Amino acid sequence: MLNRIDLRGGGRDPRRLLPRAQLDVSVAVEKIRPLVEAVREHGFTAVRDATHRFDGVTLDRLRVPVEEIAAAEQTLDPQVRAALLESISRARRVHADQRRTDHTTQVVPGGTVTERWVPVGRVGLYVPGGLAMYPSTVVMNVVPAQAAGVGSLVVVSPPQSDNKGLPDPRVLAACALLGVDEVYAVGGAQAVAMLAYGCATDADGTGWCEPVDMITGPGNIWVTAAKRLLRGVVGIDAEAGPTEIAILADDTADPAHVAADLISQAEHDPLAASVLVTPSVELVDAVEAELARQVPATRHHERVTTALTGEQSGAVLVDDLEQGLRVVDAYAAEHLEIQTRDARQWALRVRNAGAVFVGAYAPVSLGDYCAGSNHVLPTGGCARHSSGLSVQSFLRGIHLVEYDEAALREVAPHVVTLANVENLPAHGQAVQVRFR
Ligand code: HSO
Ligand code: ZN
Repeated sequence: MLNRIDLRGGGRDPRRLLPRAQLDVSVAVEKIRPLVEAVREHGFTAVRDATHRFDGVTLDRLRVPVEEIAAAEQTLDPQVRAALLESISRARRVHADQRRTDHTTQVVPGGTVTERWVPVGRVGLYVPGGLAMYPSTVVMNVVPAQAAGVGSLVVVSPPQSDNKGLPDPRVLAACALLGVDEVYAVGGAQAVAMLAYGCATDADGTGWCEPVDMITGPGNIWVTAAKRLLRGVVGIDAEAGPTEIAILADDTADPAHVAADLISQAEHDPLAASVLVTPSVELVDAVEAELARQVPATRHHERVTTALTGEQSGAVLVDDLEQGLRVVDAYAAEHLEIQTRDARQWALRVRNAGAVFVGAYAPVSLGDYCAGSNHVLPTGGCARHSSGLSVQSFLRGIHLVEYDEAALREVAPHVVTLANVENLPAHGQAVQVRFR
């Protein structure tokens, strides 16, 4: 089922061998530009018209009444509620530990620089509706924002024609459990534009959505295009591509586990990537046998088959785990599992991965829901330069520069020299004027 890629003997570039699905967002950007402009100019009526056109729902107010959010929580299946609460509390524990403390460096006597960590003021979270509707993603976006101290948090999610024009009830319930009460039944590019520019939320102008400072959360190509277009007007998180799992394994790995984990992420998307990297030909054969058994039995077997047989997935044979480590580092997977002897030792040597899952009992799906770690992670090789969502994503470090007269006087000649070398004498003058 998996393409076999034989890298034994070295020589071939692993980055070229495991191609990644390319999504062309630039065409979509041009298509949604007029809609984004319309929302900026006309606000509510443009959002309402787009919602009518794309979601088939006519709304006369965009904000979800708080009673509806509470009602969604009350009607939530108790088992789902318990699982979400567990997910929230574990994520909160991990993210609380990520909080940074301000730090002051004394550069010279009388001269200090303090780094103050200040949360973003207002954040908008986009939550998709329909197929890719994940209450767990609400948790993974809201928890770090709240732990960072973001004071104002708003959720937007498309209205569902089968839910009285409200967003999916599980999204609303997750908001209730997290204490988010500002929710708008708006999706697509219009939702991103509304968050970026602010917008009246009903026809008579009594409701108003204040513009946000930053937008996070996954979305379809139109949402991604709107985020790309509005980057700069607002802060934007990374552009999420299809899910990826890489597994570095040796002959101690259980083929049934490896196969199940490859399938688990393939379930997300026909473009999802599942990659096994191993020196063991026997393991590859055994995993293939397991896939042949497990894939037909899984609910989304069509999607899974497309993903596993796609060119973005494969079984990569390497000479040994050393070469395997180089391959997984070059690939820089969103999720990397290490199923080897001394798994932790190998895991500690990994340089490029969104998150690393160590040993036999830490499957990616644990991290998707209940490990306490965040599941919003860099895809498409971005793990080479970026990290997943964290408290840090919602903080800005502001330098506080404090120098007294003596400390400035002491360094003044150097400032003047550097100002002159850059042909900016007024810069030097701004220091010298103080000592005349
Ligand atoms: N594996 C996905 C997250 C997710 N899984 C949500 C299930 N629900 C991307 O990390
Ligand atoms: Zn997942």
